[in-house]
Amino acid sequence: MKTPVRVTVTGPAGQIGYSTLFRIASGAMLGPDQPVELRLLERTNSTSQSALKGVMMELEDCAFPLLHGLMSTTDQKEAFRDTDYALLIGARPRGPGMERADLLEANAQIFNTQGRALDEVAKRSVKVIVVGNPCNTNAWIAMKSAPSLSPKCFSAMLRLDQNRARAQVAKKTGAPVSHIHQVAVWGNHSPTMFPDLSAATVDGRKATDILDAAWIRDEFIPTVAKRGSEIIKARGASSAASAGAAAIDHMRDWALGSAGEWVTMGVPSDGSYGIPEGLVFGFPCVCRNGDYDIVQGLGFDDEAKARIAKTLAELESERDAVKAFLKL
Ligand code: NAX
Repeated sequence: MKTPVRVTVTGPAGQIGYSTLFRIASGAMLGPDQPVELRLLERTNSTSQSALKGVMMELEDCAFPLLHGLMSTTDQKEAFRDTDYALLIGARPRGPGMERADLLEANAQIFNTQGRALDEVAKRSVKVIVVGNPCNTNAWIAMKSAPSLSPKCFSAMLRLDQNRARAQVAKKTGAPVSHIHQVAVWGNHSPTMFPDLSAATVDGRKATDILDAAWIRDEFIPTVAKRGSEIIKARGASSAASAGAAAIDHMRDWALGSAGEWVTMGVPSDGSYGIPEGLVFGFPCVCRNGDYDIVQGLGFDDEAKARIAKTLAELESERDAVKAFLKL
């Protein structure tokens, strides 16, 4: 049995926390031979603390053999001390009457202080996924707030968008998801994202030879981009189980490798495809040896270039809007 690793989860009393924690403790994220110590960071209010108490009781009651430690705290440094993996799920939701700028400011403060705490006390090799929205910009803030950690420690979750994209292709073609490869989602986790099938294959054939261009443009792209709001309409609550599953997929592949499979991650750009360096952008990546590489050498037609320019412009405007609120 390996030495236990430390996993910090923020927002553990929320609905994505509830769909993620039990899978981490069961070994679904880091493997069946990797014990974990969970450190849960929640807000101080009594409703969240009471819900968290119940979640922790249930975690105990599962008697997971891999769960070697369980604690909760409201102190960021205690939560992130020596942590190996951090899932930053908790964020400020948009309340009634709240303007976009207010939302960006509230989250800038959360991810600024969490980034500083990670910088001070986390393992130098920590892997961070930001799920809380706006996740790309929140990940950028945390990364900028942690200058002593490598920017490659930070990522944002676009895996749900990629999973949604593969699932739509599976549904349309009748092929199982496992026969669909090289699906990418570029840019921001927002309706401007660009789900891209230009390199995708279905049962070894080019997806663009099988699927009609009009279906891709008029149905596939808008369905993936608006899936989150459709789920809210149908369920009366936002995606939780699928978001938790995507967070597990993202961290598992990053830690254990993606076996050559393309996985979409929001990662700080290294300048690939002309995306300004440092901006946290959704790219197709391949993971190996606990690291990721952005897939290189892909080409874009004019429509794809316009879509990438649109999502890039949105991310740049979010970054410019939050800069003023940061203490770096
Ligand atoms: P919930 O409102 O159910 O839970 C959020 C939890 O976070 C609450 O328990 C809250 O007390 C806690 N929290 C808030 N601020 C905190 C802080 N500073 N420190 C510690 N805990 C804090 O939301 P849930 O449905 O779980 O969603 C969480 C976040 O994920 C939201 O920002 C949501 O928008 C985002 N999502 C991101 C997705 C993605 O693909 N990147 C998809 C799903 C989801 O929309």
